[in-house]
Amino acid sequence: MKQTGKVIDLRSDTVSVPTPEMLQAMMQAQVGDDVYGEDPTANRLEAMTAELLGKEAAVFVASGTMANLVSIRAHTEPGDEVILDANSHSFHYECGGYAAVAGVTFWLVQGDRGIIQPEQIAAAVRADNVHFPRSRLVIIENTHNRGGGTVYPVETVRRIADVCRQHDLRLHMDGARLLNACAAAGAEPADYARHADSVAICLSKSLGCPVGSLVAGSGEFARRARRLRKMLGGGMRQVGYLAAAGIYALQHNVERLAEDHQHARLLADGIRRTGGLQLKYDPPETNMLYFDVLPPRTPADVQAVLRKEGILLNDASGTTFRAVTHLGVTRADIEKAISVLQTHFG
Ligand code: TLP
Repeated sequence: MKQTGKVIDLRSDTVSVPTPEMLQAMMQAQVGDDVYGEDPTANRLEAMTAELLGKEAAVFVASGTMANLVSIRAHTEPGDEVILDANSHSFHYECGGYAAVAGVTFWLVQGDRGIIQPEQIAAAVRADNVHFPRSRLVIIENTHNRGGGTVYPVETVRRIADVCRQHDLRLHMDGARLLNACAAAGAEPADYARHADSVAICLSKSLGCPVGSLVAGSGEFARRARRLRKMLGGGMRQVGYLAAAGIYALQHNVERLAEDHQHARLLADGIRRTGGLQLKYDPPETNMLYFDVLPPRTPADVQAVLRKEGILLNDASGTTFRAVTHLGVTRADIEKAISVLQTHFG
């Protein structure tokens, strides 16, 4: 493979690496043993996140997967049922942890690009009958990954919360990219979070941190989550070095998310002008876009061309590719990707 210059990595925003400034903040972190509650930087990140989301408390965890798992387990008992969209990350990409660790079942409803409606949730709630599992939790994903980076309207979340209250269900928001949703919707994180019993946000995606996620909720929820995190092996000692990256990201990398969204739209404009590729969801709402390769060209053709040009993309499934913009991708990178796609698939 002959390759000159920078690799343009559009596989995921998870591939972003810390900037020198973020590394500097990490090196200067004050740390202590976080299992003793003595890491001042982790404590500060948790307090900042709780405040950002308007919740009583937050807990720093290793990953988005752990954030969701801890939340599912905290809200349910084994045998309970969880209602969520059929394309949810928790269903597809979290190794079945909900079943293996939390012992719950999933009731899948078909959302529109991942967005589920309150009426669908009401219809999925189990009757009170000795044969049935107990419906206990709803998970919504905002933005929705497999839906194309889709944003929940705040009003839909409010109406979902109403349904949850009526049926004594808890509401968890997988907000791995909640701050992208806020940038796109012009909403504050707390506008969404106030309707959910727990909210997970990821630092290691579009915010550019090397590691980390947080879950926020009531004080009681956070106590349960902290104990579950320890049970899962996620008590992380001098974790302040990582928390410092999170603090830096919340202070410096949130405003720039709109730029990633612009880049995704720019790439979509370029793909729209090709004959051989077709956007699956058009236009992209946030920092990800999906597109299909039209016959006679094949996914293998696309991968071969891109690899040669130093552009990395994930194939989502079949003929579909996903491209994700993030702070490691510049406008010039997007322009190069467009020119390569137009040259080979125009
Ligand atoms: N998503 C990753 C892959 O796992 C697919 C990606 O590249 O997009 N919730 C949502 C909505 C996510 O997109 C992800 C990661 C997670 C949770 C899990 O986060 P991590 O990877 O930190 O466990």
